[in-house]
Amino acid sequence: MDAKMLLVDEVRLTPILISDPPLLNVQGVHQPFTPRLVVEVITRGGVSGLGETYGDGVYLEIARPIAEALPGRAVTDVNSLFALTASADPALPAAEGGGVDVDASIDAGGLRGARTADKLRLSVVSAFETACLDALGKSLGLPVHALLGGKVRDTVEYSAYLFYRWAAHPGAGPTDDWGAALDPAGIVAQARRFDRLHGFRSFKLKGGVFAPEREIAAIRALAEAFPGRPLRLDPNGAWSVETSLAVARELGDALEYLEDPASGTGAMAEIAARTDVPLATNMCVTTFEEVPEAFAKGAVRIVLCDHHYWGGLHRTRELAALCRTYGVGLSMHSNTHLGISLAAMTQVAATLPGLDHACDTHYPWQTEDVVTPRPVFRAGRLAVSDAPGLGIELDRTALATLHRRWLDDDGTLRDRDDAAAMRVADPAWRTPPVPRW
Ligand code: GKR
Ligand code: MG
Repeated sequence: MDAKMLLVDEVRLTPILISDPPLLNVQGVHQPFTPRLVVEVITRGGVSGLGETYGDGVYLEIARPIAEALPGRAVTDVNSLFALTASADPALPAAEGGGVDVDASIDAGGLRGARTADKLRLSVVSAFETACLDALGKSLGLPVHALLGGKVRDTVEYSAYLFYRWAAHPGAGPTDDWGAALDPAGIVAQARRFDRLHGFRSFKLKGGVFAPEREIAAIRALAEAFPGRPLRLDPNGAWSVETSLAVARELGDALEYLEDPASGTGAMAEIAARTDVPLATNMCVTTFEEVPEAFAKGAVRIVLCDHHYWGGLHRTRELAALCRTYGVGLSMHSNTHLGISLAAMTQVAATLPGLDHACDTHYPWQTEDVVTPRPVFRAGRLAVSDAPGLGIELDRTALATLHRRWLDDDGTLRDRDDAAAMRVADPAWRTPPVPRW
């Protein structure tokens, strides 16, 4: 192939709003619609590659200069993408009520640890990297996993992501037929439906919503309903060291791992030193800079990778290599996402030898998508596509509809804000400082 065909001719950025159910977490509740950004990179050979990432305004600002700088560069040149973000100077959030405190340093809504300018840049770079690899794979007739060195498995296992939730958003919003889940019976019913629909074997409960006793009861109910199945609980750092240890004592026999029981490497290390329950994180190890201290202190036994904020599929593999080197396990984190991200997650997961836990995905909660046909989980697994690129097709009609929703929004939903969404139901709500319990 003529290398000129691999030069980028055009880049399209399409911000969209996708419907999201009223899922509860420590910061509040998901908004009725959440922003995502779809990146399309079109080569001179006329091949289009797809990427997806967070769509809040701050990510869009970083994406624009990359999109402008990319034409004329080769889709093979993914290592230079980060340098293209140099001119973007993303604004970091202030705490509610002003000032900077621990709440402000935690990613608002996304709950994926400290929010830094570089992490925001990497989250945007990841979508361009994915789009370039998709375009390269399609141009060469190779799946993305082949560009990453080849798959080591034919299917990738995902876990059911259980949430406390309301039946409907307060005020207007999209509806679904899942109903409320606010107690152990509701959580077990949700798990049964996930099991029936998608065959998931392992279950993760998003905690930090209710007092720990209530969440312990939910895990106990799950253990009874699904004996021997891997169970995880993730309160997003909402507990103190002592509370985390008390929960670990109560649930030690039932948990595959306890995810981010407390906030910060120091607290996690203290808990790890005093319990045998494996601790996992997608909050205290979220950048390469955070690795040395956390690994040296033995703060976590499992790191949840995420190609979005780790900066792409190649960097996810670098993280995996580090984890292997230090004997730390690997799982995969998820946030609200569509089928482009799911395809990228599956392609990179297929190449990670040390991925020994089922990956998280919010995808089954999403009723809308921009890819067609929608991926189907069988026995909780997705088959790894061997089709060129990511192996997905863009549904342009769906993309246009979701973009139209973004254009029509008055600006209030263009940034994910779970605390603001909670205030619709409870005007006095403020994201609770951690530790909450
Ligand atoms: O979607 O509410 C949510 C989750 O809490 C998400 O924001 C987290 O980033 O799922 C994530 C996690 O594992 O912490
Ligand atoms: Mg987590």
